[in-house]
Amino acid sequence: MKKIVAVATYNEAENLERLVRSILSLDLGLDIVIVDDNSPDGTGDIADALAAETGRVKVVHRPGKLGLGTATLESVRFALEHGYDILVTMDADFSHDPMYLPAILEKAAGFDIVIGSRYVHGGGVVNWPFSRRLISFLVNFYCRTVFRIPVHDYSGAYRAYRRWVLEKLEPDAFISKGYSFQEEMLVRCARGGARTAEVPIVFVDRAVGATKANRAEMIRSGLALLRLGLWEF
Ligand SMILES: Nc1nc2c(ncn2[C@@H]2O[C@H](COP(=O)(O)OP(=O)(O)O)[C@@H](O)[C@H]2O)c(=O)[nH]1
Ligand SMILES: [Mg+2]
Repeated sequence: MKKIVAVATYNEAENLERLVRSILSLDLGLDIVIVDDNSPDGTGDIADALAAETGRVKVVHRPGKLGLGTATLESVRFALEHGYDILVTMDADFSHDPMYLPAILEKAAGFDIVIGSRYVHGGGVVNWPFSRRLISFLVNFYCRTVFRIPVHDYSGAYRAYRRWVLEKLEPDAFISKGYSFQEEMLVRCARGGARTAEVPIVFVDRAVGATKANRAEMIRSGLALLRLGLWEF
């Protein structure tokens, strides 16, 4: 089984090297693909240096900030083109602790999508402001009500996907470019017959660097979810 971890980066110079070393040190046979959007802080150069040094890291450079959703689709394309059986996606800022990778991969032996979940027993959120918790609660309440997939954390981006699920996707059909991509991806995969499972994770807000979630992105994503729930699915 060929497995790859995808990390989308925008201004993660303070996090990326430590993250990559931490993933590789687990010795799980994982390759890594970094999708960087020409980060002004030089994250792309750090990624290139890690690629040259380790031989396990690949880098996709995009010309500018095109959103986490399209970056994830880019990693899907990469994984399919290069013959990977499992794709794991995770954030670069250590909110998704690499220590959960073994549990997520183990679960992926029996399920098509495995979600590192904050909202199952044993999971949780640390250091998030009340506003983020509230938005996340509302989004997940809405998704559970409307989409009815047996999942508690629709928004989590720490996931493993099996190859066949990715092969079935139609990347051009996605309406989400940014944060609502996670929910849209899950719904599209589940509609295609993917069996889901959750593994508890404790999500700790980033210690260094800044979030890319801003009000405009929240509103765009909220509208995309309404459109998906009310018209598309
Ligand atoms: N390539 C790329 N990565 C992005 C973009 N927006 C966010 N990311 C990455 O997506 C991950 C999650 O973003 P983050 O700002 O931590 O969001 P938060 O955890 O919801 O506050 C991080 O690894 C970011 O660097 C983007 O437009 N392009
Ligand atoms: Mg984050």
